[in-house]
Amino acid sequence: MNNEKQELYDAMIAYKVPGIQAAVDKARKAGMSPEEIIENLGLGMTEVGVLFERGKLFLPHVLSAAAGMKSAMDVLGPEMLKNGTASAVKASVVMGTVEGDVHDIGKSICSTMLQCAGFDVHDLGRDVPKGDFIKEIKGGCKMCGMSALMTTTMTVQKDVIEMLKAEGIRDQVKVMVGGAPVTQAYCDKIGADVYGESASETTRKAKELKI
Ligand code: B12
Repeated sequence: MNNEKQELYDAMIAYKVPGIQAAVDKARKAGMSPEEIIENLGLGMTEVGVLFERGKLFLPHVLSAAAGMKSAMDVLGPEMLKNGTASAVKASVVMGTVEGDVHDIGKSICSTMLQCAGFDVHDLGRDVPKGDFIKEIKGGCKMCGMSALMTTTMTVQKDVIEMLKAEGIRDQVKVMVGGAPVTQAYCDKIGADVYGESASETTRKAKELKI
């Protein structure tokens, strides 16, 4: 890791919003791209999760790190869109964190990166009722991305796929699934089309889909 990357990661683990903002400013001045900055903050956020699980950090620390991530996204998201190299608008994608789940940091990173790649992203936010994904697909979205961060909510991804089958519209949409507990094996098991481990992998795979 070069200096700026390490500083972004370290600032995230130190979970203080001003420290995260300062590291972001420094990285921008050093010429790092918004995409790269977000990826490195994301790595730090994942480590915050690990430290939380080990009891080394507590909920207020996680909330503070999440607030720092959000403040960075507020600045870098519009910048990424402005600099977006995407020309033609690709397919419409509905994105959301599934019902019962409020974790939206990773999903929002994916949405922003997809937008930058030229997709027309309809981000429904978090705790999205199952039927809202279906409505968007009936309204013309050709791709559907569902995020789930808990073992208790990842089953909702499967429920939505079953609802699509029941409605007879499963073939009209490519379903992408992601979130920390989700794996390629789970994606295959529930019959989703794409598993994305990270925002960059998601964007690459979305671009490769034949729609
Ligand atoms: C931050 C965080 C929170 C924040 C969320 C803030 C926010 N606005 O998102 C707060 C503090 C609010 C929170 C709350 C809770 N949390 Co929490 N949280 C986390 C934590 C520490 C980090 C998650 C994160 O942001 N990671 C960083 C991002 C960048 O990574 P990511 O989300 O994985 O996203 C990447 C990829 O997965 C992928 N991706 C993500 N989405 C998608 C979607 C698609 C379509 C694709 C293709 C790819 C993709 O790309 C992303 C970018 O690279 C995790 C720990 C962990 N190991 O994940 C726990 C964790 C997820 N939380 C957990 C729990 C239990 C909770 C609570 C229930 C706690 C409580 N008792 O109240 C509540 C949930 C309430 C609810 N109903 O949802 C557990 C879940 C356990 C389980 N059952 O599986 C975890 C694992 C921690 C733990 N070990 O206990 N949490």
